[in-house]
Amino acid sequence: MAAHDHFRDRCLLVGAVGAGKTTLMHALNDDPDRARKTQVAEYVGACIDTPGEYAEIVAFRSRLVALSNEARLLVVLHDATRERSCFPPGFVRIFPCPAIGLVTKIDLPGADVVRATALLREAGVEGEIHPVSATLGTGMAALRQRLSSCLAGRNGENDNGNCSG
Ligand SMILES: Nc1nc2c(ncn2[C@@H]2O[C@H](COP(=O)(O)OP(=O)(O)O)[C@@H](O)[C@H]2O)c(=O)[nH]1
Ligand SMILES: [Mg+2]
Repeated sequence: MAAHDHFRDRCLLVGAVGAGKTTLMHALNDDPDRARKTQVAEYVGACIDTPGEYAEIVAFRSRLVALSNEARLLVVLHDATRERSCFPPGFVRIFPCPAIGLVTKIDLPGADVVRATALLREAGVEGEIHPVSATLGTGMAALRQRLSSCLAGRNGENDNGNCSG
């Protein structure tokens, strides 16, 4: 993805510790760097990567909301092997921007895309949901295309929460 300099022309990556946010961001930016534990919000290309604690710890969730003011799109990640969501039901609806969901690590044994999709819906993701593997590259071409068109559009959303474009 091309670097985006315009204010708000970014996506905010949100999800539990270990959901695969940093790995995904490196893959989207063709950066061979391996993910280390994310301690602070990091801006790379069109992404804002966040620490999983911002999603998991109630007292830190307001930080995600603050960061979302710099984003056009929320990207909510859930690890396909995880049986539980870190989000309370409807959590995603507190954000001012539209949300899409990513089911991550679909290459792993025990990955359950149907369960993960249901958990993302329960968390309030109304827009499209993409199954991906950042390590194998599965689904990544389609995702790049969707992110590019979502971030390029001036109106980040339409009525059902999908981004337009
Ligand atoms: N098998 C597999 N492992 C992944 C994938 N994405 C991330 N991981 C691994 O999951 C762990 C956590 O990833 P990381 O990107 O640090 O998660 P974050 O805490 O959400 O930033 C790391 O060991 C990654 O190598 C994937 O698509 N497939
Ligand atoms: Mg990280």
